[in-house]
Amino acid sequence: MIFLWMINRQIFRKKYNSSVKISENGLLIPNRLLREANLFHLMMPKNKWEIIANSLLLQKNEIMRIDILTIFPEMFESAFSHSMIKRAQEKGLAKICLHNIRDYSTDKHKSVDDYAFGGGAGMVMMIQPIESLILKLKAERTYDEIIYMTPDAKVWNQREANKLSLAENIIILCGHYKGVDQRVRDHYITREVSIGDYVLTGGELAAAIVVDSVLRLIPGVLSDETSALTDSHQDGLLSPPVYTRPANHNGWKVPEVLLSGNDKKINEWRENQSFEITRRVRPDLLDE
Ligand code: 6GU
Repeated sequence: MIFLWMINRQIFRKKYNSSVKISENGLLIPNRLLREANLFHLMMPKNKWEIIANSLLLQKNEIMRIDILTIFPEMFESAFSHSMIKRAQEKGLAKICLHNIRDYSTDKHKSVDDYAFGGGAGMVMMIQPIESLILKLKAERTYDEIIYMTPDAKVWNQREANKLSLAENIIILCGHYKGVDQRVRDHYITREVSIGDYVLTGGELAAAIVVDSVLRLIPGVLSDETSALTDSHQDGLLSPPVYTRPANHNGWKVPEVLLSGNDKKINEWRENQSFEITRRVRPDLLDE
C-alpha cells in the first residue's frame, strides 16, 4: 500500500509541471492530465489533488490584495518588510493594506471595545468600527473571503494556504481581548482561522503567519516556482534533510548518496527520508 502510494507521488511530481487549465470547481488541472484526470484523482491520496490548485496563479495576472483590520498595525511592519513578503509587494504580485480599526470608531474616545453582556472578565470588540471599515472596503471591491483570526476555529494548514492563494481580494480581521461581538462573525465573516491549539494575545501574529504562508505560493514570489511545491507538507510529508559544504565537517559526513551525482538514487533517498521522518515525527500525517 505504502509502496503504491510512493509511486503515485513520483508520478505526481513529474506531472504537475505541465501546462494548466482551470477546472469548473476552480482547481487547476494540468492539460496533460485532463484525459487521465479521473484515473489520476482516484490514484491520489485525497488531499494531494488540491496541490495542483497552486499553479492556478500562473495563469492569473491580478495582484492579490490583502486588507488587514487590526488595532495594532505596527505589529505587521517588521514582518512584512523583509524577505518573501517584501519581495511579493515590490514585484507587484501582492498588496497588503493595513487598517487601524480605531480610526473608524465614531465614539469620542475612539473606543473599540466594551464590557461583555452577561458579565465575565475581558472586553469585547464592538461592532461599529469594524462594520464601518468592512463596509467601506466592500464598497470599493469584491472580496473572496473575510477572514477572522481566532483560536476557536479550524486550524490552518498547507491545504488551506493553497486554496487561499487563489483568492484575489481578502480581508483579515484580527481579534483582541475576548474577541469580537458574535454578530460581526455571524454577518460579515466568511471564514474563521486558528493557527494552532494555544492562545495568543491577539490575532496579529497569527494573521502574519497566514499571509506569509499564502504569499509564498504566488508564482514569482519564490525565485523557483516549483520550490513551494516541494515544501514540507505540500505533498503530505515532511522534507528530507539538506546539507551544504563542507562534505566533511570534523568527521561529520554528508550522506554518500548526495555526492554520487546519481539523480535517481538521490531522489529515492530523499523520498525514503521524507517518509521515515514523517513516520517518526508526525505519524498522524500518514493517516490523513
Ligand atoms: Cl488566530 N488568534 C489568537 N488570539 N490566538 C490564536 C490564534 C489566533 N490561533 C491560535 N491561537
